[in-house]
Amino acid sequence: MFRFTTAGESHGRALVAVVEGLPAGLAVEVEQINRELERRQWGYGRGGRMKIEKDRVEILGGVRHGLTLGSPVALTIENKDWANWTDVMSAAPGDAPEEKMRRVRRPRPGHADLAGGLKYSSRDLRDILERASARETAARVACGALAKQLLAAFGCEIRSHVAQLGGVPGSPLEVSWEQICAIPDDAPLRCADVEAQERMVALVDETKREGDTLGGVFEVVARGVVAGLGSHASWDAKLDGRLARAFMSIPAVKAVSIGAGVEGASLRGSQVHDEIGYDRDARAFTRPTNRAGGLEGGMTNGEELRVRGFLKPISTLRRALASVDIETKEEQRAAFERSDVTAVPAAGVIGEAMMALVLCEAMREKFGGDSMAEMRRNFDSYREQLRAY
Ligand code: EPS
Repeated sequence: MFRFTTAGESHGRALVAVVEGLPAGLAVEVEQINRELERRQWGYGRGGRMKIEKDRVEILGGVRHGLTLGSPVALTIENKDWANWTDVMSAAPGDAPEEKMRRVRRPRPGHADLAGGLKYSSRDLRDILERASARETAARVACGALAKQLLAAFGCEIRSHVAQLGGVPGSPLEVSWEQICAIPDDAPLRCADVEAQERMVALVDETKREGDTLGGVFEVVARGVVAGLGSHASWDAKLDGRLARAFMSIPAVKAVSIGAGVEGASLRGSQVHDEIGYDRDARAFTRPTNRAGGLEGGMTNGEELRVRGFLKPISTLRRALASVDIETKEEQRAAFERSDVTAVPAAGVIGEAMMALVLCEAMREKFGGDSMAEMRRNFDSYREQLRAY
């Protein structure tokens, strides 16, 4: 079974992750993981924290001389900011003086603070926010980078772009795979439309001045996905449902749309469904359009996978919203220390990681194998089956 888990608090010592179920013999490139971590940190509108962190992964187990062993892969990413939080976040029992605890008592509307405080009966909301922080996604991106390395070995590649930010442009951008590939690494908001991106940057500046925050829409696209991952047979095997769950688990994502999912709801069937053709030379079915976003009946159909995530604006606002002190029950402004104005490009990179992890799980399910060689034999034989169909 392929699975992964993460642990660690935002200002704790480190983030850790364990990835289980990779086959033995997968070549692991550590610098590729670091590149993904760097991409996640990028993006106009991030706050002061990203100047402190320089995320790098260390592999603690499961890899020997650059190849996976088939055992769990253990990873860690240091929190550089820990140096400033050792008293506040110490794991040791003790009674640090009150002023060193940096207790949080004024929950932020939209964050996990209040619901978590109620649920875990915590009188210091830092107990909740430290783990609810999007810092955790650095660990997911490291796991996703491993998944991407497995997928790449089977010809599958994943990218993302920012389709809309704070309502700019008026509707999410529709862009081709080639346009996404052409986005330079240093594009401030990983947007394929330079003019729209300039307007987005100006909007981030204006919103920052006003002490407010922005959400937006990112799109993740996978190319080279084999047809037949997932299944129509049971509700929890459907890959669209599994992708939606994975995307919805990304902090601040409030909606997910597959292909032309949202737009399609107001069109007619004849305007939405992708007609089927056949290329006799290539011995493959063809589609002139891909409004299904690569998924039909809960299975991949061989077309590009296209999934969009819709983010609400970040819930830590400098111009704080009304809240209540959980001790005095008096009206107070919500807590504010520092924050990002927006993190939509970062969410796109996290979306890539989540898509890679879901696809990796589906590939492991379908092709199994304890070693890469065994998995490849199974994969190649299935590809033959598709060609002969
Ligand atoms: C976050 C708040 C900010 C972000 C953080 C997510 O951190 P801090 O509270 O230290 O200023 O920078 O994101 C990250 C640290 C990261 O690596 O993405 C939050 O409250 O979710």
